[in-house]
This record gives sequence, structure tokens and C-alpha cells, in this order.
Amino acid sequence: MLRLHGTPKSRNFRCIWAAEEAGLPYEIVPVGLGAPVKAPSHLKVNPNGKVPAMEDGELVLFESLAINLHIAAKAGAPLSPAGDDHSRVLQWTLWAATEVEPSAGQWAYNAYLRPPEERDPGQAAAGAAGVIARLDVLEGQLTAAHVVGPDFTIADLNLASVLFGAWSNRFDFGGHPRVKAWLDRCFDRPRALAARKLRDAA
Ligand SMILES: N[C@@H](CCC(=O)N[C@@H](CS)C(=O)NCC(=O)O)C(=O)O
Repeated sequence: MLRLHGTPKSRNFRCIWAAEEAGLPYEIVPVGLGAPVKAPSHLKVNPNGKVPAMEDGELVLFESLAINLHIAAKAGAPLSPAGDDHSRVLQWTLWAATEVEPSAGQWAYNAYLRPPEERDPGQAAAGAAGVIARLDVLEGQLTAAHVVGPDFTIADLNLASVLFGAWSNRFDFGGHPRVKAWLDRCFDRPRALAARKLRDAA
């Protein structure tokens, strides 16, 4: 049984969705943000003082997208394909973490996450511009139903997860119709809906 640490409202949503898609049994350890993530008991599973963290038997991991690669590998193909497609999964996952997430976070904190008086419109605009530059790339690469090919893989889940805040907070995808349709496909999957329900209820 996987133990997924973190409220479903945090990035643990990504790991819950991955466990759902993999069809693996899991338990949510609902660690909240603030003091709980800094508690000594939680630092044992995530020394960064953040969520999520995952326990799978003796294995303890942090970093949401790495946790998801582990979960998908347990399920195998098509969620975690082999060969060259596995390399493509790694490419998109690292691209999501290093190219997309910093800009998406800069936009999100300054567009809706922080209290209004702490938001900086200039930072929000810079974040949005960074996201749009990456969406331009993705729009050109989305020539099949999913990022690696016809099948939904953990690359879709990891990349879509990083864009979840934008998708669910009315980011303007008007110039990127393929990306918008792909995000809708990802988040409307039955197992995504199950994870979203847990997130909404948390
Ligand atoms: N790169 C990490 C980021 C983890 C992260 O920043 N988690 C947030 C919640 S979504 C957190 O724990 N924040 C608490 C804090 O920074 O004190 C991952 O993807 O797992």
C-alpha cells in the first residue's frame, strides 16, 4: 500500500492522480501546509519540509514528479512505456519541472494564490509570458492525442499537473487550442475526476 503524504489540495494531488491511473492501492496521510510540514515526524519522509512524500514499503521518496515516475513504473505500459518512449516521458517530465513550473508558479502566486495586497501584477505578467512561451512549444509538439503518442502516459499526467493551476484558474489558452483540448482530455479522465473530487473535498 502506497502512503501519500500531503493534503490533496497540495502537489500531492498529482501523486493521488498517478496512483488512481496506476490502479494501485494508496492511503493519504493528510499533512497540512504550515507547521505540519515542518514537524520532525514529517521531516523523516521529506527533509525539505514540504509535501508530497511517498512511502512504498522501505522506499521513501520526495519530489512529486519523481514519485509519479515510480508509481507509473510499477504499473508499466501504457502509463509508463519502455524504450524510446520512456526517454520521451523523462524529457517531458523534466521539461515540466524545469521549464514550465517556475513560470506557472510565478503567475499563480501573483494572480490568485497570494492575498490580493501581496500580488505583483508585473510578476504575474512575467509569469504568464513565461508560460505562453512554453505553450507555444507544446502547441507545436502536440501532433497526437497525447504528448508521447496516442496513449495517455505519466508524461501527460506530470505535465498537465504542472499546468493544473492555470487550467483551473482561467489562464488564457486562447492562442493554444491543441494544448487546451489536451488539458481538457487529461483532466476529464475518470481517474483524474476521482482525484479532483478528493482535492475539492479537502
Ligand atoms: N518540487 C517539489 C515542491 C514541493 C512543494 O513546494 N510543496 C508545497 C505544497 S504544494 C509545500 O509543501 N509548501 C510548504 C512550504 O514550502 O513550507 C515537488 O514537486 O514535490
